[in-house]
Amino acid sequence: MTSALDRVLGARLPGPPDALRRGPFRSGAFASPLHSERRAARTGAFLGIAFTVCFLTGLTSHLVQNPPGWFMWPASPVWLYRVTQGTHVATGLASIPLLLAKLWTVYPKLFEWPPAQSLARAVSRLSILVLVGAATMQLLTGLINISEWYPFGFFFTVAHYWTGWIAIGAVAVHVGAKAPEIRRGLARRGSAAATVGLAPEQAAEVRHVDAAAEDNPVPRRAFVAAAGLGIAAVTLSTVGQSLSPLAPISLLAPRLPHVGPQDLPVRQAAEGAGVTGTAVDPAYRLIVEGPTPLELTLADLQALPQRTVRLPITCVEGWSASGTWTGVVLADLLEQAGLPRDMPVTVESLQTGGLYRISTVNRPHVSSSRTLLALQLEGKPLDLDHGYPVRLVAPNRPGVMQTKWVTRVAPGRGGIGA
Ligand SMILES: Nc1nc2c(c(=O)[nH]1)N[C@H]1C(S)=C(S)[C@@H](COP(=O)(O)O)O[C@H]1N2
Ligand SMILES: [Mo]
Repeated sequence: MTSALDRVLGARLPGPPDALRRGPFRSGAFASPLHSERRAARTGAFLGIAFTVCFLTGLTSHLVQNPPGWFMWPASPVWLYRVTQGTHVATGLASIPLLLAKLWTVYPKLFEWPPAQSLARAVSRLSILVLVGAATMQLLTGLINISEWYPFGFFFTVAHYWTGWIAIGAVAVHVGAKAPEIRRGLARRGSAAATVGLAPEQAAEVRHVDAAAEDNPVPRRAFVAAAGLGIAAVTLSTVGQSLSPLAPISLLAPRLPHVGPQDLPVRQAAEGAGVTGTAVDPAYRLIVEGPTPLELTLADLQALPQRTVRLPITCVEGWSASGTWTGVVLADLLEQAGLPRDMPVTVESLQTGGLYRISTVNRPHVSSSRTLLALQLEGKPLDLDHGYPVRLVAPNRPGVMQTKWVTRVAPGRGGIGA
């Protein structure tokens, strides 16, 4: 069956019509030694590493925000999510120039004739179509997302998540299908492994190209320098959004760590959330449901024992920044309301709409003495845009789950993190 198909696809296919033997289809159209198995495999290895790290850190972020029963995300170290999400966005951004470099090494293959010489080749070429499509989609939607432009509403997280699986699956198929080429491409130049599995005349050709490349390393160095510069430029102009020492050179970062009210960026302002009236209303109360329900004014909250902690806000969009927060330990309030100190609760905002008005605080976080209903930032009452009068701040937690303008705490699960 396979061999019959292979014959149809390969041997029986006539050569390209003369009309097609022009431009990129003429033989020898791509003379650069950089369109080589070696360059493709080496660039691919870097891209494969970047994709895998990006996928795993993205999966982590998804699990933290949609935790299945078996998944436990710790409350410490407090900086862990900051590192995983910063790495997710940084590897995703670095993958853009890397993917372009990789496509450049292999694009002459698009003009190969016949288009597929075997069933395995046909499947492999189709998988590349899926791979390039999914990778492009991930890098573009990710880029649009960190620029805080959501032309497709809530669809983003779902699409980005599922396309991530398609992309990593296509990477696995691609690596499997290309295993011999990859092994040869990564083998040391001139080594026996560099010609393994090749027909004698192909092996001779590889040795010839290897020798030529040794004679003239200039194109390879130019390629590596160009790709490296592209990656460095993208990384250095954005990574300061989570690595504050590099903030001054982060020309392309949408947010910078110390820019905003109280030296902290704002993701969703009070105006946009529609809380400018309710947040400053003297009728404001914090309700804590439980066997002994609490109904507290801001003055009541200020009169309770306070704790000060230094914790970052880490937006899923890639920026992060530390703040010094002062407020009431959440577990203390639960205890006062007659609830266990490790009871999972929902924290609800004054905001009436939007996706982030409710979040769940699960066990490791609810019982952490660093999880606060914060009243102050840097020793001053919270800015309205940072969640005045009360916001949730918990260690090692995505920004979307650090609910602002909190008005109700209740046992149970709901919203983000449920
Ligand atoms: N009620 C409410 N809380 C919210 C949000 C929101 O839209 N509504 N945005 C969240 C997001 S995405 C982030 S990153 C943090 C940012 O906090 P900051 O604006 O004080 O820096 O707030 C979170 N809390
Ligand atoms: Mo965010």
